[in-house]
Amino acid sequence: MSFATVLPIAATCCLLTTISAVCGPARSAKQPFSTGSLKLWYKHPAREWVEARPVGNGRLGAMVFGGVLKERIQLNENSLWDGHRQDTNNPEALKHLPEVRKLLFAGRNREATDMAGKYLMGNPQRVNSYQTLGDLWIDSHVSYPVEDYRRELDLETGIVRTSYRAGGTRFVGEVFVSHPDQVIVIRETCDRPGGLNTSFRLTRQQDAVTEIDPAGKPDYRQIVLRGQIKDTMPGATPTSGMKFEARLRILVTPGRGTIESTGDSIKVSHADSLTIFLAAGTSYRGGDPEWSSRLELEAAAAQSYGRLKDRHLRDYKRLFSRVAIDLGHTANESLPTDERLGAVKRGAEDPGLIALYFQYGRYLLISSSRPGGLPANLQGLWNEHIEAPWNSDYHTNINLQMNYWPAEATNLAECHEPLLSYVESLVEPGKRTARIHYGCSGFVVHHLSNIWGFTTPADGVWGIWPIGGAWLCRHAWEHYAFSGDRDYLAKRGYPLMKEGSKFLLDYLVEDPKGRLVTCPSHSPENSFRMPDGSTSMFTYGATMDLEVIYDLFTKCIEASKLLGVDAELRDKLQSALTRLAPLQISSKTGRLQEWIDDYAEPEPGHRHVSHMYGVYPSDQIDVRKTPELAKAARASLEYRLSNGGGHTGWSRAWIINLWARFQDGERAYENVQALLAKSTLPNLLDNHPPFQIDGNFGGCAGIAEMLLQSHQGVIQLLPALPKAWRAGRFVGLRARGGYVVSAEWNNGEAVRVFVKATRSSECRLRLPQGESVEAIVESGKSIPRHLTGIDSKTISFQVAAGRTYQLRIRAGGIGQGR
Ligand code: FUC
Repeated sequence: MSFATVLPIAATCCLLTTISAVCGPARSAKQPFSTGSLKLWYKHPAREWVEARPVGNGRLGAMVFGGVLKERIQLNENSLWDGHRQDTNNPEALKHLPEVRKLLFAGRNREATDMAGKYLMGNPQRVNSYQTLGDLWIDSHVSYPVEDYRRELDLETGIVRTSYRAGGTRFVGEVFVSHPDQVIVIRETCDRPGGLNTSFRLTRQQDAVTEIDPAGKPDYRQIVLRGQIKDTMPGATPTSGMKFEARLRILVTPGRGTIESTGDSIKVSHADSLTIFLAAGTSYRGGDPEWSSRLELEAAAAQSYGRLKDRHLRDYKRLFSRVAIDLGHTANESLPTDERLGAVKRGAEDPGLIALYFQYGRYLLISSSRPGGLPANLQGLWNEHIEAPWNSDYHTNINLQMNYWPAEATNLAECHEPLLSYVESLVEPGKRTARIHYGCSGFVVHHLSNIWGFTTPADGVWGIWPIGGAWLCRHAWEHYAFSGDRDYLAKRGYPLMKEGSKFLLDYLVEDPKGRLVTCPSHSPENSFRMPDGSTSMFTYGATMDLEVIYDLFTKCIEASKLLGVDAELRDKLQSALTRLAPLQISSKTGRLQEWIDDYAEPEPGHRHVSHMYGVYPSDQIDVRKTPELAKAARASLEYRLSNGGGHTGWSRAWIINLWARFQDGERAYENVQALLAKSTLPNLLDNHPPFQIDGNFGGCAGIAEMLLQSHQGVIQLLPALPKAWRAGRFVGLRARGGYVVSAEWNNGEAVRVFVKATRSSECRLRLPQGESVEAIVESGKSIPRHLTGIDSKTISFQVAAGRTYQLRIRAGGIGQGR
């Protein structure tokens, strides 16, 4: 299903539109809708990488610094990884599994840990790093002083721009990465004939050479950076390292400037405009990267700059412009982005910056995750290192999943696709690991992976966490839940969920109390105090495992019923669910227990909030459906926070989503502020520290979750609206069931709501405050609505695919503040 038709493209530099204009036929609401400027901008060049501006097309990425005398554009290609495909399974593991289980059930955790460390781990216990492609350096001769400097990243176009005046001449540079043409495009211009005097170099820290391509013509020259990673993984051969190539063409207008090569650089003199193309590839998908980069470069260079830009804009805006958001405005909007952020760090409120941050999350997903490609890694796509922090890999005990939390709700379902197909690619290697390590059917993924199907336990005993695959299966269900696409569910979603479920059915064992539990198990990376005072991480039946299993089994049962298949498997899942160890509330503290026993925690402010998986991303713990558990989970969250929790960017972002699900707008907002104030870099990238992109995506999802929720079969409008967002609007957020929702509010009450149905169904909806629905109008006619019986506020009405419904609201007069 394509959503391109759902909302027309709004394409002004400062988006000014009307809510009715983007919502289809209903034309009654005419209020102007200002999203504020969707630009990140600065008055000085980036001094370091965390100030540079990211651009990307899902595969190729660049960080643009905006230097005047020396410009650095750091480059990435998302398949440039160290290492190779290898069998890391450990045939010894299965033999020792029963003994480890026995020790854990007997409370002999120390011995179990020692034994697991010796026998249950994969070999090797690590993946190697995703690496930088290199750097493009542009040295320019300009006269000082430099005035009127401005660099920006325009989220509405996906283009970065750097402009300044030097020696009376105005210079402008633009950079974008085209998805349709698979090249990085740079354009440099100046307003004085012959004013551009510049040289270009391509470099890489290691494993590469650069050379000038002798095939240059009078109006262009090319530099090629070519190399092969020196593979150091066990089993490496001289040819196993990844090959890569970046090919750069610099083009002057014929007769307007000269171009020549000097050593390893290309020098341009007396030009007034330059177009630069960079194509790059690796040997990841087989084949010689030289050919792909040559072909892409030729195809791009055969087009004019204007045409390339048009094609880029059409492609990019089709995705980006589906959603608009207005949370209010302050005078700080006129400040450069780093100064606005600085003000928030000092306690200022800037709802426009939050809206910008939200849209930046969508921008980053569009730029790092496109159909047919690899998913966004720990740094999305942008990495300047040869050995990146945590290898910039795929961590699956929160980070990779968090990257995709905003995908469906913020109307970027296509950008979810790289993750969905990546998880499918882990099924075969994961089945081998399930069989060899655990004697189980189905597929397993532990806490980290790479582009070569790594599925074995890594890093240490705490890497024995066989739940990563099952958690990733939730993404397949969500993809279906938002679209209602049965074909996807039948062909891809359900088969994946089934393999995840089969593993866990086999992996579950009875504990000494006869409950079904996972064993071994961990609550990711957190430890607890044993009765004898020692600490352990290793356990059985950690709460998160039970929640992930409940989630996957219930969704798998639902999918198999919908599709009318696998009655036998369904029965097995059903019966396992009845025997699964229950979630527990501590009788001592009233908190949701993180482990099967009520242990104390040596680090009560731990960054992971794994046992709250049931609240978000899952919805098995819900303020209305399971109020007791919700209260306990809330107490757990309070406890984490009061002990310094939320200190990494992603942790803070998860907490926003949790408060949104607890429907506490003030606490959610407090944590949005904290995410900006404490965990955001000058270029608005998330700071773990160091830079790690998950918090950007989790934060974006959390802001959406404050405005619209759709779990439990009901669309909830403005469920966690803080007082700070007194009046505002959003357009184009998606709700589960196949809806695109737009709304406007004032004093916490919805005043205008539009629901576009992408499939025919019964729509159930709940308004936030005392207001009620006076009428539902479609094509000028009122249609019937009913009370659902869930509560006095949840109504239902029948919708038809492709139609937009306007809800006429009667004010409740309660005002904001529940
Ligand atoms: C998880 C987290 C760390 C870090 C790493 C990449 O293991 O516990 O904080 O984000 O992933």
